[in-house]
Amino acid sequence: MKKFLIAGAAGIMSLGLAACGSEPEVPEETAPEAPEGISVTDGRMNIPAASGNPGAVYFTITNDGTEDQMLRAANVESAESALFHETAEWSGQVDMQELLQVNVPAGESVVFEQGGKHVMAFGLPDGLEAGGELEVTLSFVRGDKVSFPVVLLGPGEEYDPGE
Ligand SMILES: [Cu+2]
Repeated sequence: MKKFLIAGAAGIMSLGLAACGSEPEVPEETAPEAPEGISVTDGRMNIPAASGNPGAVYFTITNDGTEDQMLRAANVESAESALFHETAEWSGQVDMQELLQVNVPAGESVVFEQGGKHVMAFGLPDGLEAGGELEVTLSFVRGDKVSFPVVLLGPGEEYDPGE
C-alpha cells in the first residue's frame, strides 16, 4: 500500500492584520530631541576684538545617560560656519586643530574652555553686542541635536558663571 502525502495546508493565509483601532502617530515637525541625559551649561562667547575674526564658543556638555554620545557638528546662529577645535601642543607647538568628532562618554562632562576644546565660529556678523545671546546647536552622529543659548561677552571679558 502506498502512502500519499497531501499538502493540504498550502492555501492557509494569515488574516491577522486587522486594524487595532489606535490613531496613527503624526510625526513631530520640531527638531529632533536631544539624546537622553544630555545637557549643556555655561554657554558663552567673547565677541572678537576685530571684525572678521572668528569667535570661540565655550560650554560644558554633560551626559547623564547610559550611552556614550558622539558630537559631529556644530552650528552657531548667524555665523557662516563652525568647527570643533582643540588648542593643545601639537608636535611641540601650541596650536588649534580641528576635531572631526567629540565623544561625550556616559556619566561624564566634557568642558569646552579657553586653552582647550572650543567651537570656532567663522563669519560672524558685525554689530554683536555684549549681553546678547546666540543659539548654538550641536549635532550627534545618530542624528539628534541639542540647542542652547550662548551669552555674548565683550572682547577679553571674563566669564562669570554666577551662582
Ligand atoms: Cu579655534
